Amino acid sequence: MFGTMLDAGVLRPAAVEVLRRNDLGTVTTAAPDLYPHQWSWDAAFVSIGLARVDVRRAITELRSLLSAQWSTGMIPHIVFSPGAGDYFPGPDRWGTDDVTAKPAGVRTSGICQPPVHAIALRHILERGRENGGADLDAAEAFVAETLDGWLAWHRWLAEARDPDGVGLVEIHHSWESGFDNSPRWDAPYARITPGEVPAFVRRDTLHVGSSAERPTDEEYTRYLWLVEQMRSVGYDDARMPGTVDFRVRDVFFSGVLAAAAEVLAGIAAELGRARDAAEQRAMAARFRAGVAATVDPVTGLARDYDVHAQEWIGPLTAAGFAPLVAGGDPDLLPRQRAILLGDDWMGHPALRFPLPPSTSPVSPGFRRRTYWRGPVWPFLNLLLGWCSARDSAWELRSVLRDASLEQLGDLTFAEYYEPITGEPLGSHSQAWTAAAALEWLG
Ligand code: 9WN
Repeated sequence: MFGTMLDAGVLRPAAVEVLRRNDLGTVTTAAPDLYPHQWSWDAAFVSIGLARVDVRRAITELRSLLSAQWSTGMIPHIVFSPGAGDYFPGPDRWGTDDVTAKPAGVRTSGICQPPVHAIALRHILERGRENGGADLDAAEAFVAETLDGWLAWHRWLAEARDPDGVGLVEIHHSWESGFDNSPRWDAPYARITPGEVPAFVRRDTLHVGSSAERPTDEEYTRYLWLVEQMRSVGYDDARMPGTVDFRVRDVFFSGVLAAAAEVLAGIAAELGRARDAAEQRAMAARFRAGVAATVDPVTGLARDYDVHAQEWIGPLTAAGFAPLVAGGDPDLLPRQRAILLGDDWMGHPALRFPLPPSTSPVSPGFRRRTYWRGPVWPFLNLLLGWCSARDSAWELRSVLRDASLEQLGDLTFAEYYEPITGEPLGSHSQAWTAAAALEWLG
């Protein structure tokens, strides 16, 4: 049995210490050995946790990330820290050094991740307002200084990744989803025959208890093949759709954009930027509708869409709850909450804690120990908790909070947890897990 009773007096300092140890000065590594650089959506969650401890350090985290924003508006999924530990694929493999859209002087990957940043910005503003004084001044100044950057990020997603206005963001690599090897991606990847991929040596499997917790070499070959394809067209947005073998409308990513655009609309309105606020509100409505339109009437879950195969994607994964993230729909949301709290998900009798596994335990694709194929991811529970509070879904929020705090009481701050035994898996001292603990403690 893993997991201990909550002792906030122990949990809080332990979480602060994890963030301190991952701190390189102006960026926080996603994890000390496995991920020794800054990741985009990790940085947003990290800044939510940091804002509970040090508002100005939280601001620095987002400022660093934004300084790597491409001139197109894209925020890259990895910002490499010079001199930090090895990670594969590193900047040479991404081959972005000569991409003119990338700011000079930083090395980044060439893809993106879900846009949770405006939600983090709102948290920073709230903490600044609670603390007052210098924190308030810094938070308000930061929001005013960076609003255009966050707006450009959302606009790029809406224009470059949804040019037809479907209300769904198209991704070109499963790393863009953040759910890297989820069963969501098995069918699209099965249809890909990788071309020539330069030889590679993985480093990720060196930093986990067992390589079974990570994606397979076959999956990595496909991941790297897509990098070769994107590189071959210099990461040019206009040429990507005609080049990449992986084109999927990602429903969870789209749900995040809907939520974030609504938040950014509120922030823009507070700054007196009425036109930008109206634009973000319209964007939120467009992506909310796009997400709602994917819901399978039988399962009640939202689905991704494979553009090449022109097919819906079936497996029952946590991404199916994208409408709960997007918010809005008064009929759909209560039904989704009932499913989430029900026996196929958080209410499954075998679970160690009532927390959503990344893949439903009743799904044939469920794998208890493998990454996005079953384990529970604490940062995702925090996001669902924030959405529940936003929508006054207090029952769901309270189950998520109590169970999360109990789970995190093991003090490993694991990347993910085995859902049945509660065993910590993947990297330990994962920064966004520590941040989630701090935010849950409030
Ligand atoms: C590739 C950093 C990231 C998370 C992703 C998670 C994992 C990377 C990897 O780690 O992905 O981006 O090497 O496996 O899947 O969600 O942002 O924590």
